[in-house]
Amino acid sequence: MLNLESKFSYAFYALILMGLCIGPGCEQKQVTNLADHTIIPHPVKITASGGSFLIDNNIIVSISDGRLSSVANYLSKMQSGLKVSESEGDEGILLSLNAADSILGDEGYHLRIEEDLITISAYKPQGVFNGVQTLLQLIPVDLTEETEIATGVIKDYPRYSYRGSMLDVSRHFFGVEEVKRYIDFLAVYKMNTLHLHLTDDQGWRIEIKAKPELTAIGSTSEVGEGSGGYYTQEQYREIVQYAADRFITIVPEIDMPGHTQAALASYPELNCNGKPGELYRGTEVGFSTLCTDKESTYEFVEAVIQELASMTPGEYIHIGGDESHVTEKEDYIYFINRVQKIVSKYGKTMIGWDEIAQANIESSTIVQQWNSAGNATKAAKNGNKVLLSPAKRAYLDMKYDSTTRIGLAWASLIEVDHGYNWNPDTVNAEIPTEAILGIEAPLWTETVENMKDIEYMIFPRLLGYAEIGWSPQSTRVWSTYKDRLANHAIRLDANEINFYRSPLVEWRKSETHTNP
Ligand code: TNX
Repeated sequence: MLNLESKFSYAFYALILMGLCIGPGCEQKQVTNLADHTIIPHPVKITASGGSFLIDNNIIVSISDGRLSSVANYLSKMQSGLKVSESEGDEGILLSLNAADSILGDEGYHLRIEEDLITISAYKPQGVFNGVQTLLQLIPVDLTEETEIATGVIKDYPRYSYRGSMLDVSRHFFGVEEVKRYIDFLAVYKMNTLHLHLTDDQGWRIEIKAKPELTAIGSTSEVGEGSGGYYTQEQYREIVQYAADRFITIVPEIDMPGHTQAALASYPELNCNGKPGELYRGTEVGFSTLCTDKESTYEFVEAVIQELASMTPGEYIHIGGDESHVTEKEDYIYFINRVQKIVSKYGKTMIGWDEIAQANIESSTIVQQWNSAGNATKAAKNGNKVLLSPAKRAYLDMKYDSTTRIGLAWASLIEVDHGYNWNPDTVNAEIPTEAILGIEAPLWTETVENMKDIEYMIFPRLLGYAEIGWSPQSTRVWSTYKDRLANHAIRLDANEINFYRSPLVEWRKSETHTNP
């Protein structure tokens, strides 16, 4: 018979064997089964192996190739304390380039977590960078003491090559630091494109040296009372570089021939009557147009595109083309056809909102579906690739529910589940899978005035759009997504992000110390 003491210790050991725990340390238990991860976007394949890697702030990050030093430095900056070594190590974290990983494409990666070594390998630095994002989500954001990370292998690559968001810096202007913070947000969820809506009726936001009045006059307004602003070419290049360092491409948009009141106020000759327009601070759309039958209009457009192309290393220039309600249809078509030639003259691929499908667009031109499925279908039939931003599902400026303080509601209310629960393959059934370039979630800023407003509208929906763009449809189930999302509150809170605490999600608090 066991005496009382040994009975007690028997029970104690049993508890340990069962993996249970008692006392204050319990909340700090880490996920030891990799299959129980909360990674967003969901990886393609995860194989758990049941062990654990012990991580603390003294772990060394080493690289197998000099081309990875900036990725290693990014990791160490994001997880402060991790030291970087330029020589290949056999313990700690190893970042490596591997030709065999080319089967996962330029953005894919393998993340192997063994008991002594974590290896991220990929064909390209961009793939390693994506793997780093996954690893960061497995490390507690407040890593202070040695913590277990579950072992196993993650194999991952994106569903679509274009995964992005758009920021409207015209309706309200946002400075370089704010745009950089936005870029940081995108990088964390493996998005690779930031579309900047640089011009609209309310303000012109990019310096064009050949057309100085655009900024001297056209940048001084915005919605409401504010004084607007613009990026000098130097600042724009700084944004492009900051994005490139995070494997994000900037797509600049000059919206034409409508949405041009700021330009019309800056250069009288752009108006058919030759008189200057007035600066505009309201939120109506569809009332302005460049004069499409004047030759000087095309000289103006060429001067703008030439400078924009020269400071934009990315493949795309976005020419807007939406809501040109006061441009005659035949004038609109003539204008888009001519602008397309100018964009290709400067070596870029044109993107436009779905209305451009009414023109004679080249097959390389990208059509961005926001409103008309018919326009996008026409483009796909014409052989064009389509970028999906259906307003009813993907507009970050739509209110979550009728009580949301800011935002619009013309397309839909977009609660977190509504924003998540759609499949790009079937949102427009007429568009074949091969014709879909990817998805983009735009943030229009008529009602969005500062960074806290931006954060509130994009979080947490941005994570859902990142997952729609990256993860296989088979991994995307709202009931499990919302539990993964719940855990991300810890990281959002740690970064002081002002996010919408949707009642549909049981948000975690940082005291529970679970990943991420
Ligand atoms: C429609 S989307 C617009 C924008 C507005 C937005 C507000 C698109 C191509 N045009 O000018 O800002 O709605 O939701």
